[in-house]
Amino acid sequence: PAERPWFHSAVVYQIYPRSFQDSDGDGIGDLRGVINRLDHLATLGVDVVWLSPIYRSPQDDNGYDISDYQDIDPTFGTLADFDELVAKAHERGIRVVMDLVVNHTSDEHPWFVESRSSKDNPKRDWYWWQPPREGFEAGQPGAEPTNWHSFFSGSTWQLDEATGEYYLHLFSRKQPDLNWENPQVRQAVYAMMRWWLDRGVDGFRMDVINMISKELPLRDGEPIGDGPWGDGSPSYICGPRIHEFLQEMHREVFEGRGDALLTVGEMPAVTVEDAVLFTDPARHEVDMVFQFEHVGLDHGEHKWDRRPLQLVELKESLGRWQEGLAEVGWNSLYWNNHDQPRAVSRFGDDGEFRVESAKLLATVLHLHRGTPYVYQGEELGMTNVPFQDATAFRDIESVNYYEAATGQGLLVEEVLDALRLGSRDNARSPVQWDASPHAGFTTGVPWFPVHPNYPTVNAEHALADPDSVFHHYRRLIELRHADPVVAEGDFTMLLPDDPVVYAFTRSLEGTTLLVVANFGGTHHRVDGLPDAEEWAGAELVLGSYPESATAPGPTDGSIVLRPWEARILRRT
Ligand code: ISL
Repeated sequence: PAERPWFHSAVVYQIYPRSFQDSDGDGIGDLRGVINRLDHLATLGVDVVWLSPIYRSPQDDNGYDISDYQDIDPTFGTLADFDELVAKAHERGIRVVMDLVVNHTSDEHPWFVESRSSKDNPKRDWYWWQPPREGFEAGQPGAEPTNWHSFFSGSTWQLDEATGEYYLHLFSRKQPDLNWENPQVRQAVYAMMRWWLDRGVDGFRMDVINMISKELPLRDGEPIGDGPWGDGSPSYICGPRIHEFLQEMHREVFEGRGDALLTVGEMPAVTVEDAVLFTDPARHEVDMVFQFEHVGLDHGEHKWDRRPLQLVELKESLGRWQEGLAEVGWNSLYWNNHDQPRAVSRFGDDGEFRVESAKLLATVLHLHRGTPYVYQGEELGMTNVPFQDATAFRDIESVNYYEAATGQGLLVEEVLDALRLGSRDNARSPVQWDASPHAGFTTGVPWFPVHPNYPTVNAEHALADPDSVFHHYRRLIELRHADPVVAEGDFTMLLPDDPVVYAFTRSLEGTTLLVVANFGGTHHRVDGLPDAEEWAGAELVLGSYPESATAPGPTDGSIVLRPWEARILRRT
């Protein structure tokens, strides 16, 4: 088709407002801080900003627990600040996308306060209430209506003493799940979404949106290990009405508003087959989804059981997603977000080759077909946090896991090591702006300590250095904007069995780009590349090493890559 959607050539930047920029010295990032840093984003060249939640919230899960969908949390500012942010972003040609968290609310949301007040409250059915399991007394171990394990440890069910019933919470007990079976719930959500669009926002990133349809009746899942809990996910991942709900949402919220909006559904455990359905434009559900396969490849039995990434598996996975969405639908592309450890520490080398490997990861990702997402600090090559001890963690998932795991008798040092590798807090240390105290993030005491490497890893430094990670991201974004082969070209994976080299081509109308990347810390000859001799002399579009240092291709028709080197080559 001649008309390609604008987001094919767009790059999205994710802001986790709490850790982005503080403007009032309370140690917590805020909207005015974002406004003050818009030029950083404009220089980087991104097209869209996605703001993690800024709504009124008790902050049990840093804003993913919302108590008022139509107000800004005072920690972050006011609706007037928000309007100013949208206006100033738009002046710079940057769209603003909100985080939409509607699988659950806060337990302090007035809807839930009403719902829990009595069994016959008109909003009782807005959430999932169930009596104790048959034959059990309320509160007795095993009385939970199902055996489901919460994402944040323990049961997904919380007893409410007032009525003697349990409510469902897939996440924290302060995040009760909304009952999407109830049409009033759905209409209330749609009305709220329209209110934000009318206010000028450009779309939504939809939190765990593939969990809103639950299969009835709710039933026990397969036991997890030898503990008391089971895996409830078959009952709530892409449940029976999920497509119906998203199509209804599209009709009620997006229809008639044009093609300039962006919708991306966060969908843990989504398969390629499902994703084709979710993102087929003809079905009017969402523009793209966040899938989780590639960020699960270094997990063992569960996320706290880590193993090293196998490059062959990464290529198999990402390659299958490229292929699966080649004809119909669209991919989103990401290494990082506020829930993931820093990619340079996880998949690259955050020591000697921090800069090189950060650029390599960026090159590989941004040259895939799909819409790339950059998470704040990624463009600076920010690294995982050196956590000293258990008191260093802030995230509810980490804190709860520490308690649950040590409570079950796991050794403290083992639990800490797992948290150091896997904690979401790795992504949540403040953005490092300059070498001044607290990295320029705040004039007060930061809510989360600044990473000790900020004197060298910071934005001021990066902007002044033409060979920085930042300028590499900027060039990659520029390339996507300028060259249709990056946005639209066909993707072909090469050398799938090579354990060190990630190689693929992108082709469009007689132009082919080759991307070759060395996922290792030593020089490496690329063997077995089709047309190797022609590629050895091809034009270098962009490399992860400073261009001046780029050695010409050797004459024997092979490409030798330096440690963590990635190259983009072009033939026409
Ligand atoms: O991060 C995870 C595991 O470490 C995921 O299971 C994560 O909880 C899941 O991807 C859902 O994430 C989203 O919803 C959560 C919130 O805590 C996350 O920050 C958000 O991205 C509940 O709203």
